[in-house]
Amino acid sequence: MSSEADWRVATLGLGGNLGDPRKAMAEALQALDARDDCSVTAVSRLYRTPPWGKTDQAWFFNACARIETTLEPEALLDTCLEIERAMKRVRDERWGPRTLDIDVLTFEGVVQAAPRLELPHPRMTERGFVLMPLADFAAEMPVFGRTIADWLQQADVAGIEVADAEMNWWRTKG
Ligand code: PH2
Ligand code: MG
Ligand code: MG
Repeated sequence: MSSEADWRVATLGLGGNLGDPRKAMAEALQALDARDDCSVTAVSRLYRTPPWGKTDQAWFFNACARIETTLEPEALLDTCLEIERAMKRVRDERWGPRTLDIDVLTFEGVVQAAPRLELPHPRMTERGFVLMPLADFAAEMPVFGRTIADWLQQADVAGIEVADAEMNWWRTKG
């Protein structure tokens, strides 16, 4: 690989509500950071969040991360799905319980409506469980014409709690 490789910033949303989501999220971030083509450069605090969309399921753990990567957006998505599979995620119902979900939220310089990967993530600005962690390190980042802090101000964040205020929670054993 060329040392001139083009590194671009992406942000990810992580969540889970089955098994040990904190451990799955920590292992996922460590796995990404261990790759030559990805570097984890910021991670939010860890949050506990009430289930959104389908409400008759367990509360989630959620967090967001900033990475730098030489991967193209689709290859980053494939990498995230591969990590989800390695953490034994079983995909069943939409918005239902999951051990680990990794969503690509934004990718530097990319706005696309591709069916497999829409960027920025089309529902990220409606979701407190995404905006609140993302604002920990990207409050001033513009998405769809407004900053994350701005979107967060009008988001429903009822019930969301900080589960671990240590921003390196993902490097330690939980
Ligand atoms: N993910 C979903 C559906 N609902 N609710 C919370 N609180 N956190 C999530 O990560 C989440 C959700 C589908 O990906
Ligand atoms: Mg998701
Ligand atoms: Mg997903």
